[in-house]
Amino acid sequence: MLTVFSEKHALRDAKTELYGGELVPPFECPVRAEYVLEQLQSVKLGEVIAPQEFGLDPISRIHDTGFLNFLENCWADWQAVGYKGEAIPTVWPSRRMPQDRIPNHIEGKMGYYCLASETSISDGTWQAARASANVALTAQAAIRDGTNEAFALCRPPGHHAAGDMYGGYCFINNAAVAAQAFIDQGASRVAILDVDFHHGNGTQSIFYNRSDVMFLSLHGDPKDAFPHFLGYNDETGTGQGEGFNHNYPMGPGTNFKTWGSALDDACQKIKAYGPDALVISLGVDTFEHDPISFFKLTSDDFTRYGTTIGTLKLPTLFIMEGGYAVEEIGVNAVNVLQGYEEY
Ligand code: SP5
Ligand code: ZN
Repeated sequence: MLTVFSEKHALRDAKTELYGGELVPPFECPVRAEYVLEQLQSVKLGEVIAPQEFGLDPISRIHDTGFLNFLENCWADWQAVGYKGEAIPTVWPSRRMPQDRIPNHIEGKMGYYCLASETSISDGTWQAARASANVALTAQAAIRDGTNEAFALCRPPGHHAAGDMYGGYCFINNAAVAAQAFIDQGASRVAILDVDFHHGNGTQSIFYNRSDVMFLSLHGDPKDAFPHFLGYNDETGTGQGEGFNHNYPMGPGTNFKTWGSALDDACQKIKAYGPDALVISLGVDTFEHDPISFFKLTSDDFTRYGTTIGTLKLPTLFIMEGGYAVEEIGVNAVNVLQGYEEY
């Protein structure tokens, strides 16, 4: 399988994550990508290429221009105020406040554009997020040009990023940008299957009123898991998009028997939908030893479900999302890709 990878991922190297009231080293850290790269090279999965530059146009199809300008300038604006730490918001447009005012001060701007404050912004964040989107778009272009499957080794991840909000370690929604690229190049229907432990709230919200992109997500029940406020199973889409959004929230301790049944159901829906391409938001934080998640998948389970995805026989773009048991993320992610190829 072709892999696209950018060394610029390492520019995303925040020092702090707000976790349990402390500032800790971020779970989403540069060695994650290195472990995945090492593992796919050690099993000789296939060629690894660097991304091309696509510019902002395909990103702007998904993200608000004010939001992109904010991301680009956030770190400089934060420093200009004289703050010493990494950029973290402290105030939000909450209930009974207007949702549409964008403050001038960076502290207010951050609250406007942020959905979860664990994610600090610092030097290099924007550059790495841009490179990550280019990785996704390069893999997408390979599929457009006739490659059946490709792996975008994206970092930072993307599925929590909405049209105008960052958070959950995500800035640009790589899966959404890639799905939109398929549509803009003439695809009639694209399915996005999100197997990261966390609900892909950003991707859901981006396509919620559309029928040309189906979104399906298997994840920790938001009653108990981040992002807590989206991902319930009564969220089925709106307007034209009614019936094209499918959530499979599952509780603490969920093992492969339960998770695999949800995947089978999602695959049936994908088959019935008949998409021209399939995008997989591939997070491996469903692993039994993941430090921030509560599913119980084993490394072998990742191989099994890769094969299930392969049985759909669709042009398939895998996009790296989460996974924080860093020493095992290479094996688990590459097991999915090898399982897919086994079919
Ligand atoms: C891409 C991705 O996987 N993003 C995940 C972001 C999760 N950030 C918030 C984590 C809060 C964890 N609380 C878990 C408590 C476990 N003891
Ligand atoms: Zn996740």
